[in-house]
Amino acid sequence: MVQSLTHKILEAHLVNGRLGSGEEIGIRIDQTLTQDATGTMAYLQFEAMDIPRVKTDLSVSYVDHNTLQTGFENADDHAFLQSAAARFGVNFSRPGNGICHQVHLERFGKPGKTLLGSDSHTPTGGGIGMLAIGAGGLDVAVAMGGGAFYLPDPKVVRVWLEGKLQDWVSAKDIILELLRRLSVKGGVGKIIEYAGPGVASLTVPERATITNMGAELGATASVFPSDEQTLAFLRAQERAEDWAELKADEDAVYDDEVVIDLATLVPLVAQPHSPDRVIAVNELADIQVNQVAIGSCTNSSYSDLMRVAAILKGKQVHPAVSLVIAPGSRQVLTMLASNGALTDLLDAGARLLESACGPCIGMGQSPSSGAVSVRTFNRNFEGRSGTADAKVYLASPEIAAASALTGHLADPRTLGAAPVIDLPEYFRIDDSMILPPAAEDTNIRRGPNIKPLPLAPALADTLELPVLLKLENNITTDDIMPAGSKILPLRSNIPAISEYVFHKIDPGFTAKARAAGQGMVIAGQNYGQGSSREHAALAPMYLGVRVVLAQGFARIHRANLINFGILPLTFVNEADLSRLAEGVKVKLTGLRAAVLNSEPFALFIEGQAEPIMVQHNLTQRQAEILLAGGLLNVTKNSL
Ligand code: MIC
Ligand code: SF4
Repeated sequence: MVQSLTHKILEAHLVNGRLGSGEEIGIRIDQTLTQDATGTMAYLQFEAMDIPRVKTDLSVSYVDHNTLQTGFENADDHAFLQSAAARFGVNFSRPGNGICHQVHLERFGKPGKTLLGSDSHTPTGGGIGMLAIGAGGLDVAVAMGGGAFYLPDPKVVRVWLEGKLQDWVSAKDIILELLRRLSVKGGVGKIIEYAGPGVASLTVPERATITNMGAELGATASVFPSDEQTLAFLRAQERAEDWAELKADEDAVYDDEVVIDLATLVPLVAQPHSPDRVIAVNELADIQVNQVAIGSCTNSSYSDLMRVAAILKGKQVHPAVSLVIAPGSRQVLTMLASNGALTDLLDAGARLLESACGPCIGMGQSPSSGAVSVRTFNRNFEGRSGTADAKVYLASPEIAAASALTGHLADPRTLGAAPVIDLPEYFRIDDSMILPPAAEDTNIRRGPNIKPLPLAPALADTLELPVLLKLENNITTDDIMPAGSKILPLRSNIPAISEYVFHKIDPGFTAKARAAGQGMVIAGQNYGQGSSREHAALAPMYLGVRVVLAQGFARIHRANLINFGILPLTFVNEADLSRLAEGVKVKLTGLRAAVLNSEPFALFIEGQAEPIMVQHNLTQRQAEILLAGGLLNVTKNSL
């Protein structure tokens, strides 16, 4: 049977369900990755499962998110993660070694393998032909223990690339063009597969920029074929033996298709405050820029930074602009240092940051009040930079460099001849900051900020709940559970971090939820887009949120709600959202039976005669998780 590349990889890993059935499937996971902001929970959960060592081919624990260490909390988390990695058989990438997705691509990614990561940008691995998926930490913990990963049978969309990019147009513009066409919910429930004659001209780091930001489309994963470009990259990483050729069958059938002629693309930007507010940079009026930030898992590869260095060489950053650069990995940074490009960047006035997520997750470098910041990152949600009224534009490294020089949001095509940067023949290989797991048992180090995991109660048969909050479309997990330098250090302390649930939207939310004891949240479309942070489910659960009723959910967040015992419901008739307001009381009865049944059921609103019809679309597996009050309870009960 002819197959898409996606189906080939899924088929080879299928342990449950049937492809094309439209129902839930379970797949075997070859590799996992965690990062520190979600990893502490993942390893606490793995520990609670009482499995001595991971059962994957490879698991890596990265420290890249919280490296500011403004107090003891981050450093304690690092010590916990290092000792847990040694204990459970996980490789540990030390702080300073780089951003998880960049390092994983360089040193571990393998075409045709599955990768599950506790970070929503795990699909970056699709750039090297992996089926790489982001998930909550608990799902990753289960996969580390050898359990299957369950996902809704995805629709497969082919993006057919034709032609070749023009000078000054880059991989970032390809994914911004897709965001312009499909929006931040256009990829929900889908895997995006790239094909066509345009693919061959894109290097692995360029492909990784595209698959990385597939997360912003809401896609489950994005995947490129594994071809000569993949081999060239792996050879340059001294890993040619990891290569295998992979592509779709000629006549494979897809659920949908998008065609992009690369030659017609122009430099694009995403305007505040959503990655899909895309426009050609030369269509914008003159916009003064205060900050330019280059880095993040989207655009911090060796080639990206070499292009920036070539553009800045011998010139000076505009006096009104603060330019900060965070190279994606120690490999990138040391190569820039040894070939002199780092000096070009510093001579031009760039400020050098550690190889880590940094400003992308609000860990430092918050812009000034009302500032315009141009970033090569993937998310520009309101307030994520740490400055509530800053305006963040997402753009390619070329636009970022041009803007740093001119002081306004600039079209790089005004700069003259474009720099030509080829993939290096060899990357600099030094894995000394990746610690292999210890052979023998080690003690786990646990600082005082590392608190035990809270568990949800089993699902009650009758729930009477006040509506604690009514929200709009596209609410992000940054809205639900903000990050940044003040809150991120509390990721291993649920009681403390729950003080900040919905903080930016409703600073009184936590007090309101506590006073009510339990409650419900209602929302529009695509609720929970963005990060994989399970804290956006775990902390509301801790505060007594039992149900979220929305017009639609983002995939990872919905799975996290179920894993932590919060019932995700949708409207049978979406317009019924208008019948609910903050403060009203609702009642659900016969809930335990309703959850096991796939029929719609009634939600009664105090003071209204007609109930609202709601539905859950849970699989049997998910229904059982909810009845037990979450996946950890199920796992515990089964031990
Ligand atoms: C993000 O980009 O929002 C993060 C921080 O990497 C998150 C993970 C987290 O919240 O820890 C993600 O994308 O999943
Ligand atoms: Fe880190 Fe930003 Fe990438 Fe998230 S999106 S992994 S915070 S660099």
